[in-house]
Amino acid sequence: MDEKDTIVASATPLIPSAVGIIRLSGEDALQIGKRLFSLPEKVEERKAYFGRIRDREGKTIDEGLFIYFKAPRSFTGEDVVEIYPHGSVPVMKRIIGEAVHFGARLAEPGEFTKRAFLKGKIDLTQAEAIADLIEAKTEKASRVALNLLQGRLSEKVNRLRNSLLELISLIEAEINFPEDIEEIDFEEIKKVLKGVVEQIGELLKTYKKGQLIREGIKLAIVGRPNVGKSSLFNALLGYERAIVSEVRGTTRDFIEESLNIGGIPVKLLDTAGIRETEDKIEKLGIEKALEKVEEADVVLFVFDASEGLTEEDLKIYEKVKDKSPIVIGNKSDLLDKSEKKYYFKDVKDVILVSSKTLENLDQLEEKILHKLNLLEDSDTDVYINLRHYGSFKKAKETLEKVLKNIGDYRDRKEILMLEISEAEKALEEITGEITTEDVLGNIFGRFCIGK
Ligand SMILES: Nc1nc2c(ncn2[C@@H]2O[C@H](COP(=O)(O)OP(=O)(O)OP(=O)(O)O)[C@@H](O)[C@H]2O)c(=O)[nH]1
Ligand SMILES: [Mg+2]
Repeated sequence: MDEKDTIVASATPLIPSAVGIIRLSGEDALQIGKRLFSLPEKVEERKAYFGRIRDREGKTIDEGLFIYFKAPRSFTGEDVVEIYPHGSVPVMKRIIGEAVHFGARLAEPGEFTKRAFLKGKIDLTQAEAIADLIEAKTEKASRVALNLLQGRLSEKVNRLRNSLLELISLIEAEINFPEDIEEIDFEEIKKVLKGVVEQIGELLKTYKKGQLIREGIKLAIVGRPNVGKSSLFNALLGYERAIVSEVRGTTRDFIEESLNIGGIPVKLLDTAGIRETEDKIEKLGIEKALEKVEEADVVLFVFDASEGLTEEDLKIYEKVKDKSPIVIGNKSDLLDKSEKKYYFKDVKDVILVSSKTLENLDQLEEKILHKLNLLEDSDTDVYINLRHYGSFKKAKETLEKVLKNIGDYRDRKEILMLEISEAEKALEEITGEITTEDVLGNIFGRFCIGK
């Protein structure tokens, strides 16, 4: 990728729509824009012009709007031109083709954002946040991405870095001017390092939850035949997706559908009822059901509360016990609650629901979120991703090593300084103060073209 080229791409998907956006970024953006669009001699920045979009022969392709964002006051920090034709696929393609004819190059995925990063308009956590925001499947995921985009993680990282940098300069001063400077208080160093380690620990804890919010959770419904798994599946989905019948063994293959529970993207799986059977196809379905249990973040184990617990239920429960499933007594509408039939062995918090009347389904959803610790959060929460996790972990481990042997550094202050710098550098990787082509390739390769 040559950073000097002027790049062009559609910023909107190429599907028929009212308006499309074509974006150019780079030194020649305005000059190319002028050839594409009928404009006055002097083009003002950040002003919308209405006019004709023309091809190389001056023939009109479409009419639309034109805006010029002069460097550095643009998304990429370079000269940017945006043209808004009608969102017609052939029109958009033709304009892009003409822009290339006039000297632009087709942008690679994420290249606009990469340029914004390289020009210092955004840091790496913010660039990642743009991809997260675009890909967000729920409102909650978009809110979490927005927090990163607004620099909430960068602020935290920079605060931690500053604490370390202050220590480094203090130690350095003492090394260089031992006569003029008071001897460093090692207790103070310990205190600062401990504080940093603690805060990094808190951030590390946010990784798992962040992953669930971004990527979603997998729920598998299991149980013996006819307890109402498919009915529960449909009830949670809100429509009749799976076949329900009083015949045991109705569901043969697993069914997977997406929904959203409390802002978390969910993949919900209905599986074949588990039982001893000679039926070849049903057997295969049962094997698959057990595989799905392994993959699930939460297992919903269903039994028929109106019949009470059976030997068959217990056998299946033994198979899935390790996943600490949520135990659901279904068909509560048929239950005489005074009979306490829904007592389930050693499981204390059986939840009674009715897939027919939808009784208690809200509580079930809440229980699922609670189980994954997804209930409590605030609008400003920051959740780190895997890349941040790696760097934070490296910083934390380095500092913990220093803390463990802090006494040994009294006569080796240079080493102490180096070790603290190493941790500080790990933190720099997060915001992208230090990067490699590999890291950039990974991050920007995730983007769609035009972003
Ligand atoms: N009254 C009542 N009936 C229910 C409820 N849930 C399911 N049923 C009935 O129970 C029967 C079995 O329901 P399904 O959802 O097909 O059961 P399943 O567990 O998916 O069964 P398999 O696919 O065979 O393993 C059907 O006749 C449903 O109408 C409920 O909450 N209340
Ligand atoms: Mg079923």
